[in-house]
Amino acid sequence: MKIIFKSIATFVVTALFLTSCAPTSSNKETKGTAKGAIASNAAEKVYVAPGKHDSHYAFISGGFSGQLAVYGLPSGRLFRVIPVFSQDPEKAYGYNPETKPMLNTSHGFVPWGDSHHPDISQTNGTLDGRWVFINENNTPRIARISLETFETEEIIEVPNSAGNHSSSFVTENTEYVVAGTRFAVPVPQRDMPISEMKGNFKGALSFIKVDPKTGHMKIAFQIMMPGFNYDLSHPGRGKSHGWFFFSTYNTEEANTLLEVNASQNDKDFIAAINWKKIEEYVNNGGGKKVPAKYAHNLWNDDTHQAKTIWENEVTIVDPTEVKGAIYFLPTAKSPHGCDVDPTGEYIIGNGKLAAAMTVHSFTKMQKAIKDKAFDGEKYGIPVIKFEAVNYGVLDQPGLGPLHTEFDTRGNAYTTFFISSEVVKWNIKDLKVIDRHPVYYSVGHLMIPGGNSRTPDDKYLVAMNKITKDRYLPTGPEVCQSAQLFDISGKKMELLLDFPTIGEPHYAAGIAADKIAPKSKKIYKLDENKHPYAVKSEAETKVVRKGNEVHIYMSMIRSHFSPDNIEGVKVGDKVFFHVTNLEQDYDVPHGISMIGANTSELLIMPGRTETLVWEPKEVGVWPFYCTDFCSALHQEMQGYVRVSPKGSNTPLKFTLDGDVPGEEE
Ligand code: K7E
Ligand code: CUA
Repeated sequence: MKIIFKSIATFVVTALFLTSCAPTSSNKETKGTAKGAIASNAAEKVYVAPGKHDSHYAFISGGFSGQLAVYGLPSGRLFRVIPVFSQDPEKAYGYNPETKPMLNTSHGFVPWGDSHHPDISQTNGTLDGRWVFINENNTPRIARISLETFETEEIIEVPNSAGNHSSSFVTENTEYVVAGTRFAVPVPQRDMPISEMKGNFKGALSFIKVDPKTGHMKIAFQIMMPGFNYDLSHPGRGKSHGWFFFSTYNTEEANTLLEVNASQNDKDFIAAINWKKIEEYVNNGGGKKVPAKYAHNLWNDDTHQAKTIWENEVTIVDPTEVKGAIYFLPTAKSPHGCDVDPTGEYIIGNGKLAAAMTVHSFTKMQKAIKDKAFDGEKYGIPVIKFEAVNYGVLDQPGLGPLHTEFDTRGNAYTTFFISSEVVKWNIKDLKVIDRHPVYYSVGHLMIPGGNSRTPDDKYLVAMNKITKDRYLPTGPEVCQSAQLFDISGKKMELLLDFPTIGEPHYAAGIAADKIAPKSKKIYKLDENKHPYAVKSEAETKVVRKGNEVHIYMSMIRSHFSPDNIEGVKVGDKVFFHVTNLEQDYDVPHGISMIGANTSELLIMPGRTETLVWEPKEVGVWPFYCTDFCSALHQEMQGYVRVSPKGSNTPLKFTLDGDVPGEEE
């Protein structure tokens, strides 16, 4: 009987999700018409004339590419892909010795990641445009990217976790960035039967302190929650500042066939965490320091190098020991998104398998805690009575709600994966105002500032999981796709489709004027503290140390110094330490060496980077500039003579026949 029930449930769930993969009939009707596609004035609204700038930046997660892509809105133009968790041959990130340490983890060098949720730093609940954080879901990590240089400056690994998914959201003064484990796991990790999961696995919620000046991250504490799956999270804001909310699924603690076994309970929970209380508890000596090995990778913009600091302990907090700090709020079946409105009053659970959306009230929650309106407890954590915390439910809004964002006018915008639509509704009266189909099966949506107290009421970007027929076909794999809506009026207006890289999950948007004016143009040569930097051509040289050959090289339009090098031998390890002497905006040079089985380097003005080359063959081998830098770019080239192992060809380096820096 149980088996039959299970297979029926599987059928129902599968059928629900399958319908999403085909265009629905309503989609078909509108496709190609003015309503579904572009109305005439929509073109004007997204047109950014040649030479003009977009009004907003959109930082769109690269998903399984591990990177972060930067787009302009409303044009949908792709400006840059910032390498974060994956090696990138375009920028040598994760290939050159300077950046390789960024990808160190306790599991070794991991050159790939799965990035999900970018979130921009905030001050007083408003985006301040200093940094963007993004989580890595596979090998749990959080990265911090500078919005001056658009480079990854720090990556911290999160121990005692697996699948860092409910991350990397920031509190309203960027006090903390959080990381919550998606998968429950044994803590500490150990060899044990999988079937004994229930009651024995844990779900760590990590609070990572952000230094207000430098942005440097440090794990302040980890709350060892019951072994549920912690899916998404958002901070309280305004009146609920000091709290953090995490959605959970698999409160059944099933270890197999989760599509059925984790859908048994009619309600799962949103975990409400009073982090201010826990912070106080930890500051007063609470919690337990336990050993944990994890990598903390920090970029130094002065030395142009990253280094890995190996951390070896973390503070663990037992949730039952801090009274009044943690509660469970019952929420419709297997919620995905867990979103908090700009006032901080409403906490919304997007129950992907439920017909209704759960809206909880922060005011009611506080009263319920005071009145002890509990419905028992789970692992010692009080469960608040549903009626005591629930503001109301939005009935039959659509099928498969995933994520919600907000405007400042009291409206919520929710994505529905199964019914492929975005629904605009009023939170206070729980009434649907407008709905618009998307093409197809939308995941996250993003309103610039939508995860803050001050959203921009202008644009909404829907990030769709399935693209189908929206673009010219490119074989079985078609791009993922985003759609831009104008939300300034009562009705949402679809303006634009644009392709995205990887599988974008979330995105973060911000007005361009908060970032563009302080965008870095060059690195100052006189501030370059790279140990192998040269400040002028006269300082360039070649030094042999055993079988290591260190070339202190410079580049400037349109030559390298030195550009003829002799005395290198098979079996040597050659380090090209190359400094770009240019001090002009947008004049990088590149360098690459025949047979080098690592990336070229693309070096920004004032920067020093290193290319490592191990010559395998005797000969005279060329190198060249890879970036078209001037009219004489093709002439920007040189030779390295490689002699047999053990030969006595003398070390020699010249530019136009002279040794750089020596008097003629
Ligand atoms: Cu794709 Cu936020 Cu990782 Cu939902 S998550 S869609
Ligand atoms: Cu330098 Cu091309």
